[in-house]
Amino acid sequence: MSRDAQKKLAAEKALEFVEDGMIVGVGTGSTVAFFIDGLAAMKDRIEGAVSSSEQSTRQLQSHGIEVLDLNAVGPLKLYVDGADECDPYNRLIKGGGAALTREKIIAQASDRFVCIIDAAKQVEHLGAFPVPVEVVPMARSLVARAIAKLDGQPIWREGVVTDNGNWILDVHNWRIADPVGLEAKLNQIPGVVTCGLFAARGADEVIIGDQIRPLRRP
Ligand code: ABF
Repeated sequence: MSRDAQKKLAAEKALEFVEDGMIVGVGTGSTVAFFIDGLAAMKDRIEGAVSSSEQSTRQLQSHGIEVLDLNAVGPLKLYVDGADECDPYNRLIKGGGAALTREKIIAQASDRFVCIIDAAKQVEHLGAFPVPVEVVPMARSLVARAIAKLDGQPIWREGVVTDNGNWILDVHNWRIADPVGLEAKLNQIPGVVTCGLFAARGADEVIIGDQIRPLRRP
């Protein structure tokens, strides 16, 4: 099965978690784009969505789905989003689409985070995909030096400005033995807005194709 077919299958399976009257947290990326298309078919049964990016907002609104302010409607029952990597414990690397900050906010605000991926995203250990780190522009070099001291190789994603007006460093060649610990270390560096390790709060369920995998603790 092609990767797009797997993404579409996972996105359609995630629709089973959507209940009547829900306000659905919606992530970003090509897999989520299939989910939004599916949501459109049931838009009269939901109250609206909270979006993690301008990109998803445009797609939601193009389908006539109301996009709501998290401050006005949180906490949410359900958040559906993709990922760049997923380990056996539903810990993720996210942010390839530069939407990691709002994604992590909505994931934190949601009772249930359902991650939809194709099989190629599954890894034993996180880190083959460079870890995105959103930084305040003035702190780009400061954060890069701090990451180098943590044995990471930070590369500025030049030309990319996030929806929040920040920049992205992608950290390559990290052997991540302790995703939760590294996430905490990154969060403590002044100038870091969000890191793309979703380990302290990973996904509650991961849908790979048409298989739903519940959370397992290490
Ligand atoms: C988004 O999903 C991002 O965090 C991540 O980069 C992306 C994966 O994109 P795709 O579904 O297109 O593979 O949530």
